[in-house]
Amino acid sequence: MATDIKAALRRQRIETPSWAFGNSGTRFKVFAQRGVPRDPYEKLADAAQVHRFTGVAPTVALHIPWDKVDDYADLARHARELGIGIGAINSNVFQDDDYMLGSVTNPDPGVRRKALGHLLECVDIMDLTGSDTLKLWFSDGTNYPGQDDIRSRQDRLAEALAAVYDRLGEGQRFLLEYKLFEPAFYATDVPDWGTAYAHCLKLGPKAQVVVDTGHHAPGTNIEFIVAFLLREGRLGGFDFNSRFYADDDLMVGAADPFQLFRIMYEVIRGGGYSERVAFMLDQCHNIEPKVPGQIRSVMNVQEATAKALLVDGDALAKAQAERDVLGANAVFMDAYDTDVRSLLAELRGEDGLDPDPMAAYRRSGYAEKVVAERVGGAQAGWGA
Ligand code: PSV
Ligand code: MN
Repeated sequence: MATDIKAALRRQRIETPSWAFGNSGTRFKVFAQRGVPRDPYEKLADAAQVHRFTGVAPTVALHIPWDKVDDYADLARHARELGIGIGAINSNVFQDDDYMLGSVTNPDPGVRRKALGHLLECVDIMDLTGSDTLKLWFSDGTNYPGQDDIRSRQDRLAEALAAVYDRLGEGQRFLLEYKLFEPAFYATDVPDWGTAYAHCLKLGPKAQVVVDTGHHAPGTNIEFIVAFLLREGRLGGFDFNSRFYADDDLMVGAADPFQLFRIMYEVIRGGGYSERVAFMLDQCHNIEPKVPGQIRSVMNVQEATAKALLVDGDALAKAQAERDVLGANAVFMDAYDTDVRSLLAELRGEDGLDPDPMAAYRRSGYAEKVVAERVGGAQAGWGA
């Protein structure tokens, strides 16, 4: 049993986001930290530390244009030299003045063309870096009733998605992300999983939905969405983070570790525990140090996964067949209440890693080294 769980945990891959390593904050203030990367190369160096101490974070997602470089093949080479690879390419059609009234759903055909051009450029970057996943999130929507025609905006969205879909090469896919609101407050063009799913369904199997755990109304049963999308073969992956109120982007498993466990249970139950369901982090570390913030997040995902793997499937099926409501729930809770930290420490030890990644990182002196080295230049931040 423990051997099976360890084997499954060894197969897990968790992707870090390049933007987690830069300075970020709220609209009130960004607190700069010393030693923060100044370019995409330095962000990759930090991401490599997360992999070095956890052993399960071998890829980094890029965000374009935040990670714009002259030579993407060279950036991918640099990643390989650091022992990691390039993961999903995240498009950004939400920080240009032209997109004030939308990007691919903008009423102006010229703006729509520009936005589509960016999305296609992201596929070019996938070709150059060897990435197989494009992540699409649109801030598009309206603030006031009557501002634009809701239905026409869906037509424009469908047209752009079809053009991107047609451009995808062999083995490439796109993940469509939804978000309830923000920055549009009245009507968001991709507000929920149903809208994302419907667009993907029309296009074909290379179009899948990505579930950002911070993008739902309070109380939403996210694991239901996960179970549904997996059943339909359309769950492409996760943007993991925690929310207390809205899109807070706090560390995954910090606000509601039980929810994370329930999500991971449905992933495993639905057969989604494969490389194709991407476990990505989409977080910002505003007040905590960034590399350890990512290490902690990776460990939180691992702990939730280990607990979900511990659910006794036979006992659960028996209790469910006997209509034993409390018994079935107890099987779930037994797994969740198990302390898996020693199991994970043992696993790391067996794999030649330090059993305590947080302490090992602290001891490594990396944080002090980059503070000393990274002087001058502009630190990376959340912005283009
Ligand atoms: C939007 O809120 C989002 O979740 C998208 O994934 C963006 O790419 C990311 O945040 C930017 O941090
Ligand atoms: Mn996201």
